[in-house]
Amino acid sequence: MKKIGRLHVITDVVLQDRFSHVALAQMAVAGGADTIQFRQKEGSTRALIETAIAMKNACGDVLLIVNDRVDVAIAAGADGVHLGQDDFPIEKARDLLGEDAVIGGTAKTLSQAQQCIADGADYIGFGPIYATGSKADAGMVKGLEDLREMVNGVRMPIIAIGGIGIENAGEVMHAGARGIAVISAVCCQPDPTEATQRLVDQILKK
Ligand code: TZP
Ligand code: MG
Repeated sequence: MKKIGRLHVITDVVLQDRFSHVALAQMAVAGGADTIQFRQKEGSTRALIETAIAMKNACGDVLLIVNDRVDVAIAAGADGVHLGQDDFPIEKARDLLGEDAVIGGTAKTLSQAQQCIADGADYIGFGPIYATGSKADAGMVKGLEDLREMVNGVRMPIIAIGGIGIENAGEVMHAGARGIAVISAVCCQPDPTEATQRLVDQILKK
C-alpha cells in the first residue's frame, strides 16, 4: 500500500531566510511530519538536485516529494512529485517515475481532480482553504464547504493547503481532508520543530 502522508511540510527559503531547505526538512522530520515537500522555484538545476539529495538523506523514512520538477525528483531518488495544472503532465510523470512513486496533483475543481486521478495521481492538493500570503497566485479562497464537496466528490485522498495552521487544522481534518500541507505554519515559526509537533498533535486528534 502506498503511503500518503497527513502532514506535508513544504520547505521555503523565500518567506524566511533563517533556515535552509535541509535544515527545515530536519526540523520537520524531528517534529513528526510524515511528508516533506521540496519547493523551490528559482536556482540552477544542478543546485536543486544537490539540495534534493541532501534533503532525501535528512528525511530517512519520511517521504520526500519534489514540487514541479520531475527531473530533480529522479536525480535525487525522491519518493515522488507534486504537480500543478500547468506543470509536467501527471501521466508522463507516472511513466517516468513508475508505479511506486507518490504523485500529487493540484486541482481547483472536481473535474480537474477527476482528470488528475485518470492521469495517475495518488492524492489531490486542494486549496487555498483560507487566505494565504505564501503564494501570490493561489486563487480564490475555497473554504471548508468546497473542501467537503471535493472530499465527497472524489475517491482519492485530499491534502488541503492554504492558510492552514494550528488554529484551523482541526476543522480542516474534520471536514474530511486526508491531511494538510503547510508552509508558513512551520517554516515561519520561531521553532519549526515545535510547530510541527503541535500540528501533528492536532491532526492525529481527529
Ligand atoms: N498552494 C496553494 S496555497 C499555497 C500553495 C503552495 C501556499 C501555502 O502556504 P501557507 O503558508 O501554508 O498558507
Ligand atoms: Mg507547480
